[in-house]
Order: sequence, then C-alpha cells, then structure tokens
Amino acid sequence: MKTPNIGDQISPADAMKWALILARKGAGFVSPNPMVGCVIVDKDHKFVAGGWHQKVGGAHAEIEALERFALIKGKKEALQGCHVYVTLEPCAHEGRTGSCAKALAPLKPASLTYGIQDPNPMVAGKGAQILRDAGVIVASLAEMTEWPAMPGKAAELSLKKDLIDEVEDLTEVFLWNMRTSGPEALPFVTVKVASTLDGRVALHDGSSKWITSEPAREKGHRLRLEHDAIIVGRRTVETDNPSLNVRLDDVSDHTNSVVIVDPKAKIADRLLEFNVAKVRPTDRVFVCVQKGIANPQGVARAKDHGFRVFEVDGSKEGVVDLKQTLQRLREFGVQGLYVEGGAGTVGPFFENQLVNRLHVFMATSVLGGKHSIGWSDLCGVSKLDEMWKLKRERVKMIGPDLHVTGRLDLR
Ligand code: AOF
Ligand code: ZN
Repeated sequence: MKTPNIGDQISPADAMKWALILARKGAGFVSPNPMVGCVIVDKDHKFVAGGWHQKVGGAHAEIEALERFALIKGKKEALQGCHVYVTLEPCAHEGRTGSCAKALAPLKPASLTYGIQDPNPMVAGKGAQILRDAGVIVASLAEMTEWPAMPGKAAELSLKKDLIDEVEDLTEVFLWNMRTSGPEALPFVTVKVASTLDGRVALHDGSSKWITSEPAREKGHRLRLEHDAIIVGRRTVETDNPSLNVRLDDVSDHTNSVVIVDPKAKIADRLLEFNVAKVRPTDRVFVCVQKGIANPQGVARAKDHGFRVFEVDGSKEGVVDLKQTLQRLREFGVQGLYVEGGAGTVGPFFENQLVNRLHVFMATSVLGGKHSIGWSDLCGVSKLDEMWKLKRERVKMIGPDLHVTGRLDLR
C-alpha cells in the first residue's frame, strides 16, 4: 500500500492496513507490549494522522496518532465526528501510561474500529465499552457487518478475514503470552531457515554462505527485531562467532538478548572473547548449562562477568531439556524466541514440538546430492498424516528468493 498523504480519501480497509504498517515500526522496542498502530481519518474519510506505539513505557498508538492529529488540526477537540482505526482494542486501564479509551471518549469521534480485542484482563472489552458508553460507534473487525464509518457499506467477509489474520499475526507474540501463564508457560517460538529449493542449507563440508540473497537476509534481521532473544548452540558461537544483533539502516539503539546453550559450560569462562558478548551488555547474554555436568569454574567466571547463567536438567548427557530451557527463559521475561540456523539448531525444536511459526527463505536454486545438508535432517515424522502442516501460510517473493511462512503450533 502506498503512503497516504494528508487529505487523501482512503477506504476503511486501507485505514486499517496503514495502521498495520505503522504498528510494525515499533518492532524491537515495545516488548512485552504488543505492536499497535492507529489511523485517524476525518468525517469524509480523508487521512489526517497516524501513530504507533514506539517504546514500552511510552505513549500508546492512539495517543501518538491523536497528538499528530492535534498538530495538524490545531486542537485535539477537532476529533469530534472523525473516525479512528486501531489494530488493538484501546486500553481501559491506567498502566505505565493513561487509558487510551478514556482519552478518546470525551473527544467524541464518530466511530472507532479495532482489529482484535485486547486479551489483557485489565482491558478485554472494557476499553470498547468506555467508548460505547460515550456514544462512539465501536466495532471489532470480527463483529461488524458494515463499516462503522460508512453505514451501509458492507464489510466483505473475505477482506475482514484477511485483516483479522494480519492483525493476529502482528500481535501473535503478545497474544500467546497473554493466553499462557504459570510455570509451564513457554515463549512464542519462531524458527527461520534459509535453504535451496530442495531444502538444503549447506554442502556436505558445511559451506553455506550465502544461499539466499541480501533482501532475504535483511528480512531475517527484521524478524530478529520482533523477538526478545535469539538462541544458539555453543558450537555456533565458537565456529562462526556471530554477533546476532540487528543490523538495519533504519534501526539504532536496539539491543536483543542471546541464549547460548552450552551444557558443559565449555566456553563459559571465555565468553567475553566472542562477538555475542562484545555487542551487548553481559546481562543480555543467557547461558544455559546442564545440571551435574557443567564445569563449575566456567559457570562461576561467567556469573562474575554478569552473564545470566542458568541450569536445567539434561534429556541425556550433553543435551539439555529444551522444554525446561524455554520455561526458564519465559520466567526471565523472554516472550518471543527466535531460532535460526541449520539442522542441528532447528531439529530439536521440531522434535520437541516447540515451534509456533516457521519462516523458510528459499533460493530458487538446487544443491542436490546425497551428502548435502537439509535443514530438517535431524527431525521428522514417521507417518504421512503426521506431517507438519503450516496454517495461515503466506508465500511471497523477496528479491530473487521465495519466502514461505505460517503458524505451526506443534504443541
Ligand atoms: C493500547 N494501545 O498502543 C498498546 C496497548 O504499561 P502500559 O500502560 O503501556 O500498558 C500496556 C498494556 O496496554 C498492554 O499489556 C496491552 O494490554 C495494552 N497495549 N493498548 O490501547 C497501544 N500498546
Ligand atoms: Zn492504550
């Protein structure tokens, strides 16, 4: 969709689509809050202003949009009779910031359309009710049959469904975390692989740079941004020495966490030598070791340096219990976990049914050969009807490569 200019008449669906695009600008800075976008159009449905939640603890999307609206129209009271589109139900509560529903209600917009209900128990329908009580026509995409801003204009089911899917995809990490809680709860897990058309990620000798193109790798960095942490094995840190940070021209001052799985704590005493520890504070590096076999001096040294070392049981010697690892990470506040890599990294996540979303970037080339390595070499099903099937799948070209993604929710 092209950027709307002030004064452009846009359709209700385009207003919601623009809100979705704005929302993603908050990626990397809003967790544990959701990404949210908001668009305000005037009574003739001409675009006036948009906003998004930019930073956890900062203004919500609606307030950002309202402030921009007030700058353009001279005062926020000009909102009377206008129409508001927001990806998530406006909040009802006073949290780190004030209530969006309470800020909007006295300004009497004619209508407010929201993508999905906020499952946060402090909101969950209460935000919509505050606005309704003030006389605003309020509807979620799911419940409406006509667009509130354009009575009589049917909200076609197919269009609505697409928009709802897009809002749910945008908000999926937050929704997952709101709907799961307690000691068993796990982070939302996204797996990303880059392969050839025949699913290969490396030649038999391990060479793999580069299978996919620059645009696909850039998209990979955007995906890193949407997760709190990236998990890797000790071997990857030792052999590739990756930084695992986000490198994008339009993003600065971003820090993500890294989880290094090092059952025996083999590199724990020299972690400071690696790039993962050079590009972020040590308290943003988690080190997962196995009870009973981790080298105690390494563990003590890493802790002294401020690394966040934690112990889990092993499923066998040298192989940590992945589910327990994820449970601990969730306790530490990791809500979205990003897994990228080859067969050794992603296999255990599939084997343990821990994958929520899969992204496959596929070069339109073939490696072939009995001995080249496939990303799923270390995991698999034994019956056809157990095949892992993507839901809500999307397929796009990204530069010269194919990008296939969808939900898996194996657990
Ligand atoms: C909105 N618009 O842009 C966002 C919302 O701690 P606070 O005050 O930032 O509140 C966080 C909660 O508010 C979060 O859990 C979710 O329920 C809602 N997020 N709501 O109306 C926004 N980010
Ligand atoms: Zn709010």
